[in-house]
Amino acid sequence: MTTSVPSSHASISHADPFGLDVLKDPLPFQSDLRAAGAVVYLDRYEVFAMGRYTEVHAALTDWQTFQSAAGVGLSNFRHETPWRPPSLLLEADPPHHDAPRAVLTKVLGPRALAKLRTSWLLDAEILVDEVLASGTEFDAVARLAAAFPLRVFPDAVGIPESGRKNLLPYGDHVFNAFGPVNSLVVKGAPRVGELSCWVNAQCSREVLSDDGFGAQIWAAADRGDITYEQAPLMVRSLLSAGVDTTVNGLAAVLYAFATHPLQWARLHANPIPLARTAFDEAVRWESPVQTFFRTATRDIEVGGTLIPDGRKILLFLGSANRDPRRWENPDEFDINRNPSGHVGFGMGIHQCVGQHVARLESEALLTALARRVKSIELAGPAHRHLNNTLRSWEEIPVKVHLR
Ligand code: OVM
Repeated sequence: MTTSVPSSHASISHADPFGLDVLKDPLPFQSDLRAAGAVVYLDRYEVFAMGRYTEVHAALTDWQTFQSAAGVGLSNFRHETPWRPPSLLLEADPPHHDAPRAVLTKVLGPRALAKLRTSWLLDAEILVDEVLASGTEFDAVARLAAAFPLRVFPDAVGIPESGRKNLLPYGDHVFNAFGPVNSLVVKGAPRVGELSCWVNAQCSREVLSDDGFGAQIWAAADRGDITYEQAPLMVRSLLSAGVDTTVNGLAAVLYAFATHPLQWARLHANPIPLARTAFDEAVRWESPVQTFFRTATRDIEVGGTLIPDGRKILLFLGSANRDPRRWENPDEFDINRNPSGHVGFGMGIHQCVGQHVARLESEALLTALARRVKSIELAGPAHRHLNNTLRSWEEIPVKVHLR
């Protein structure tokens, strides 16, 4: 493939943000990226990149110029991910985006969550009691960060019990597939047929319970708010974007507390309202979703660099959330700061439609833990799970002291 050299003064980087060494520790790369300029050309992938808060925020907000409908991964997904027709939410823009978005906003909104709140708070208490009954040293990823969403979310969507172990590997592959076809994608490829077949089967009306998020999506089709063809793809969005994201968000906040004892002491003393701020601060600090691509719909100049019409731009949410131009001591996890304005959930019309679900899961788990746990520390080295898009954990061994 040939590329015209990008016009006017783009800094050029030969680095590979999807290289395994960078994925393992992306902070040095991100710091170089921010230093190199507002817009940097990544010649390895022939795409532009932004890592500073102001420009990332502006690009996320300007969907007319930085479209999602051409795909939010590196590739033209129509060619490289035939197993996954485009999402009606993530990979669409107005006007097509509007009706599906409005339906999910309602299905996952505050009134729907108010109904789940009491039972999720209780579920978190039960889970924490179970974990602590089996000992005070355990893997915080498997036992809490993954266990809690898997306990409450699939039931809330309304899918059957069988096959739920497919949810995490499916999401892992979806988020890998936004990046290049590197070793992570190659490793996931053999199971993609089986996993997407199972996920697609969970989206049909007959297999869904009649009171969950899934049923409410189908009811929106009955009302004519969306079409019957759209309904299963919207259920697929919940199953794609609702599990790995929250698992890694919870892992992020648990790792943050296990490594910041003073912050846990603050939470422990004042769990309401600090549990909610703590989660958003962890989403800022760790940015479970690190990157998304957009595509320029016209020639656009950003910070003195011309991005030509049709080119892909890689937006580094994680880097924007650690930009010292925007955040004081950005690398500090501090639950007393105001993290609002972080772009860890995105920004603008595509901003995470499930963020209230994620916040409720976190509030339930953190308040249940804070009630019983006086302090939490690492009991051994924590291990990353590498993913092209997610900042993920394989294992976080912790030791807790009960009050
Ligand atoms: C979707 C989808 C899939 C992955 C991520 C996401 C973070 C959305 O299918 O709509 O948003």
